[in-house]
Amino acid sequence: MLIALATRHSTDTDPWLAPLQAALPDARIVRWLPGDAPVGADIAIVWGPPESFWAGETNLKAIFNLGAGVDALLSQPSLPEGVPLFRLEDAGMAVQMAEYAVHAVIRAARTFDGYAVQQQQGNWADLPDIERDNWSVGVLGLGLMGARVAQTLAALEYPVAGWARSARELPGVEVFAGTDALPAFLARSRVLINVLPLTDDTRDILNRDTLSQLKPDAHVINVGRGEHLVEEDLLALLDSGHVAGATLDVFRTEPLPAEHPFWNHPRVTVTPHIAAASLKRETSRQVAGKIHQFLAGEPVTGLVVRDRGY
Ligand code: NDP
Ligand code: OXD
Repeated sequence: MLIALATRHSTDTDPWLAPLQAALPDARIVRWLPGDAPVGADIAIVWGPPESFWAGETNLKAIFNLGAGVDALLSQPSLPEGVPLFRLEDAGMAVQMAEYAVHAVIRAARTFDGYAVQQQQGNWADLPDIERDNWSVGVLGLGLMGARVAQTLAALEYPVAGWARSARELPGVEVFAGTDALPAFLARSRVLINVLPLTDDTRDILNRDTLSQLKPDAHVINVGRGEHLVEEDLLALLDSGHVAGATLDVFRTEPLPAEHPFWNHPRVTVTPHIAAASLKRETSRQVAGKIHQFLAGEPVTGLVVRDRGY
C-alpha cells in the first residue's frame, strides 16, 4: 500500500511520519511537499495540502484528513470528486475542547481575572459569589466536540443548552434544533461557545444580529473556525458593552496579523488555534484503523458528506 502524506510545510509533515509509519507498518508512506513529483499513491493522508497536490494523484482510493474540520479541503476546486474523504473523529480532541471551554467559562464566571488584579494590589477581598443561574451557556454544534463541551459544563451545574441541525436527547443539556430554534437558543444564553463546522450555512453566524440576541454581559468563545465570526461586529458589541468578553482560538486570518485589534483588546483573549490539537499517536492509530477497515471493505465512520459540508 502506497500512502502520500501531504501538507504545505515540512514542519507540518515531519512530526507525523514516525507515528503514522508505526501505526501502519505494512504501508510505504511517502512525504509530499509543494514542488515534489506525484507519488502515485493509493491513499492520501493530508492536512491543508496545496491545490497542486491533487493534480498529480490520479490513483487515490480514499483521502484521510488529520483534523476534524474539512472546510479548507472542500473549498479546493481540485479535490477529486468521487473519492471518499474521511475526517478525524475525536481522537483525544473532544476532551481538550472541553478543557478549553471550561477554562474560559470558569475564568469569567468565577472572576479569576479580578482576583489576579487584586493579588497585584495585595488586596485580600471577596468578589461577588457565583450565581449559576446567571451563567447560562449555549453551545453551537453538538457533534463530537460540542456534545463533550456541553456535557462537561452541565456536569459543573451550569445551565447548558446546545444547538444542532437535528434534534436529539443529550442528558443534562437542553437541545434546540434547526434555524427556527436559533433565536430562542440565543435569547436564553449568556455564554456562547461556537463548535460548529464551517459550511455555507454557518459562515458568519456570529454577527451583530445573533450576538445582540444573547443575554447582556455576554461572553463569546469561538473554537470553530475564524470565518464563523464577523470580527468587526464583535468589536462593536464589545465597545457597546453588550458583550463583556471574548475568548478566541480561530481567526479569519491565521496567524492573527500583528496589527489586529484583538491582540491588545483588554477583554479579548487570543490563543493560536490550539483549543484541541490533533494528537500524533491517537490520530495515527485512528487513521490506520480507518484505512484497514476501508481496504477490507468494512464500514468506516467519519465519512464527510460533501453536499452538507461536514
Ligand atoms: P461534528 O461533525 O461531529 O459536529 C458538527 C455539529 O455541528 C453537529 O452537531 C451538527 O448538527 C452541527 N451543525 C452543522 N451544521 C449546522 C447547521 N447549519 N445548523 C445547526 N447545527 C449544525 O464535528 P466536530 O464536533 O468533530 O467538530 C466541529 C468543528 O470544530 C470542526 O469542524 C472544526 O471546525 C472545529 N475544530 C476546531 C479545533 C480547534 O482546535 N480550534 C479542533 C477540532 C475541531 P447535526 O448533529 O444535527 O448534524
Ligand atoms: C481541526 C482543527 O479541525 O485542528 O481538527 O482545527
